[in-house]
Amino acid sequence: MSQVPIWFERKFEFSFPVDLLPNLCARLRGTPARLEEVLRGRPREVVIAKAQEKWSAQEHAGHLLDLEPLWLARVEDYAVPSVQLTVADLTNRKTHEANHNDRALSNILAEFRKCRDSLLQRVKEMDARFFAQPIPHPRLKAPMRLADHLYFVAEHDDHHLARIWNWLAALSNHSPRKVLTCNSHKIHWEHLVRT
Ligand code: NI
Repeated sequence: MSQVPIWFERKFEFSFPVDLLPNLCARLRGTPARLEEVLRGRPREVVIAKAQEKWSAQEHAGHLLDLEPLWLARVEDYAVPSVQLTVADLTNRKTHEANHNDRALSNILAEFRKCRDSLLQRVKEMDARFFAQPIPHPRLKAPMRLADHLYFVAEHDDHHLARIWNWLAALSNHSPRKVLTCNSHKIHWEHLVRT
């Protein structure tokens, strides 16, 4: 399976058609369901399995939850309006320190669904004139309209969903012997034998 591109190396063209906003909101509203579909019903050992320092599937889900306050803060930036969008922590410290693997997956999924509902509710309440007003993104330096910000969030959702799919596929495709010898996917097979 092909590699998921590195997020920080992604180039964006911010030209999202504002009249396609309802479609974009439908995509954002669907992320909790897609996340639940890929993770629910899998053995806990699989969901929390890590390859070296890489995140487990559950940690990717926790990361999506961790970023919801940032996405909401950036939506609020349009209402102020701010001179620059709220800065992200590029080290993802919140996710690295959250110990998402120690949590119940159902709590992470429920919280993510709740936060995403709140985000979309806030967008629904926004005055239409905010959707076309650009504010510079702190890392990309590019001016982004609210529509572009929401497109960016949807792309970030898909990035982590793709990472989860690829990792879970790698786990299920590897025989125990291969798992133990494959450097890029080194995990402890004894935690996976019940899958
Ligand atoms: Ni991310």
